[in-house]
Amino acid sequence: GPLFLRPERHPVLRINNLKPFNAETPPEILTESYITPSVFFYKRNHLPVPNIDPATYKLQIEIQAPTNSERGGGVLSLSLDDLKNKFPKHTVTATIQCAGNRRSDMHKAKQVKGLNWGIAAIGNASWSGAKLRDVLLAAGYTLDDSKWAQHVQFEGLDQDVAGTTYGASIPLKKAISEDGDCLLAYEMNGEVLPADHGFPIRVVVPGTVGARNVKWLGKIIVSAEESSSHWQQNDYKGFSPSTDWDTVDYKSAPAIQELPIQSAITVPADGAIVDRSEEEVTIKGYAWSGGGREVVRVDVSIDGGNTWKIAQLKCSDKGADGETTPPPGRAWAWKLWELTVPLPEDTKEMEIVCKAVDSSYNMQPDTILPIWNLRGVLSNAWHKVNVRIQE
Ligand code: MTE
Ligand code: MO
Repeated sequence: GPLFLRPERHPVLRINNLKPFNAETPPEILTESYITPSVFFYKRNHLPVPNIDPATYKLQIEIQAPTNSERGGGVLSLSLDDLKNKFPKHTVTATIQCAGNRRSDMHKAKQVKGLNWGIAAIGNASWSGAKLRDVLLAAGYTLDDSKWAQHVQFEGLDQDVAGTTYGASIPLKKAISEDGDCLLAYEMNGEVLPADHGFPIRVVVPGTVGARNVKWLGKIIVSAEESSSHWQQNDYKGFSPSTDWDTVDYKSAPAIQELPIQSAITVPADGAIVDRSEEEVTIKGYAWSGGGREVVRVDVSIDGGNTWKIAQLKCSDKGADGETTPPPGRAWAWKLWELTVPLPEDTKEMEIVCKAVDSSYNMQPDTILPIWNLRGVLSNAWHKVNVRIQE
């Protein structure tokens, strides 16, 4: 068959780049359902979508002990059937967000380099598969290995013309922890993982930046080192507003893992017009924080941030394997929120603002310039939309 696939894509997706395919959800669709339907889920591909035959697919797991250690290497190779049949199946509802979500807001404040994502490079899905922890243990990882093992690296089967594959890594602690809930997922929203989202296997690393949730997974390496891939070393890092392309030193900053608190307004859209006769307006949005920190509150203002009301958190999230509420520190899924307010009588302009608070009382910064960075990542300032009231 062909080396690459061009899966059918829903026509309402907002395309950011055609080759490779990058697109996001129309914002109002994000808050229509707690689970983002796979066809609407944002698609972020650095390379062409590889055509993988599930019948011959093999996942390699390698325990790469340092050469000076007593331990021999360990290698395990699993077929798709092995992953489905030899390990218990777990389901986790987790939000995945690209580090570049809301980059366009940062770009508006001052130019940055990267795909110009709006507010919808984020989605919430239920993922099912084998626990990464179970597979690492089956590959021979033991507590003794924690003396040298620091990172778990992932290699994708997607590659560029030179044969370089997509890669990333996460801390070993996150991968091996019972509470980390990392999955080798073969299902998304109860169906076979779609090609755009990593068929046949993607790693889901709840609470961690999209870039580490490697799709079309080919290899897992337990290592003393982080992934040496471009995307781990020379991209997906944050810098000071004063760092420019002449002074940037990628070695000086840690790779982004857990993401900061985020929220955005999906309805009404910026520039929308509301008729005075409607008397009230319903404001909707999403809120999420990385690292399993639960969103505990969303504040909404219709006067540019002078006064605030507390939004109603509409969708309480579910824990792993269908628990009704996630245990502390394991809130992997977003919350959708809503607020209905009377139209203000003394003005024709509303500046609607939202900001979220997580369980560590982390809050979003009010403005963008102090968090501006040359790659436009981690863009999480208060989200604002302007709405006009028509008399
Ligand atoms: N995995 C592979 N193999 N190749 C990729 O280009 N993109 C990453 C991550 N995993 C990527 C990948 C990035 S940057 C993000 S934000 C998420 O996948 C996007 O996942 P999605 O397309 O399922 O929304
Ligand atoms: Mo991303």
